[in-house]
Amino acid sequence: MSLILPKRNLSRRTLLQLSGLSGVSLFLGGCSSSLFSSTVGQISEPLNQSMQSLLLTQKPVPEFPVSAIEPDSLLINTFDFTPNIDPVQFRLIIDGEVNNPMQLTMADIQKLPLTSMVIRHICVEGWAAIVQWGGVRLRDLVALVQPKSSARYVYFKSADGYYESWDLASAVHPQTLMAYQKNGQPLSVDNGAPLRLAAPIKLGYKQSKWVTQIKLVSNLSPAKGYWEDQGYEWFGGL
Ligand SMILES: Nc1nc2c(c(=O)[nH]1)N[C@H]1C(S)=C(S)[C@@H](COP(=O)(O)O)O[C@H]1N2
Ligand SMILES: [Mo]
Repeated sequence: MSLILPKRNLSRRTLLQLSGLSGVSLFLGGCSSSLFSSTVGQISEPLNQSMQSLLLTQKPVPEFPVSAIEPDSLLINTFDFTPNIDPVQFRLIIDGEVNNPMQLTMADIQKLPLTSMVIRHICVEGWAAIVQWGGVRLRDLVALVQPKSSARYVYFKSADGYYESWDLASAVHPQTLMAYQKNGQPLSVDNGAPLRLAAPIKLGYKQSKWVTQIKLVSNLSPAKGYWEDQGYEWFGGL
């Protein structure tokens, strides 16, 4: 399959669209009123209806205070090798069943609202850790690419060959982040830099590190996830 993607930068217009969609106001310096009024039409372009109702029904999981962080408890769990990604060259591809496929740089991603949360990471191998993650809400990225109503699942492809699939509802949960910080510091390479999944609603193996592509799809393929294809449960909910 050949991928032909427009090289888009996150424009001011796109940021305005996002701020309209997520209800977050962004400060945009030097924004003339004529530019602003010309973007208002874009802001009102809605997400598809099933996505909108999904976003409304989601309840956050209670979080922990910063004092509960267990800095030494998060073990490195990597099935094969640790890919070393140049954060400047890095592009996150978001494509599939979307109207606006995108390739985002880390600078683009870091312009979006930063969310921080302290949650428990649970690995089925018998360990857990309370961790603070900082990053962008996946729902904000999904809103930017304008999902088609046919989108029902999300695939995450990683630079080490790991792959995962999630249901769309879990992907757009308010605490599902594409994280680039851990415990208040930039994410380390071992923990998945430059960008990894982090969410309090799924087991550790669902939380892909070194994510390079997010693909919205209408159906799951036989390959559902690295561990799932060896017998682990697919939903992996907590
Ligand atoms: N790309 C990739 N992501 C991955 C893994 C992996 O091997 N490769 N391991 C998973 C498992 S089983 C767990 S428990 C967590 C561990 O994250 P950590 O190494 O940052 O503690 O990453 C998950 N994400
Ligand atoms: Mo794990």
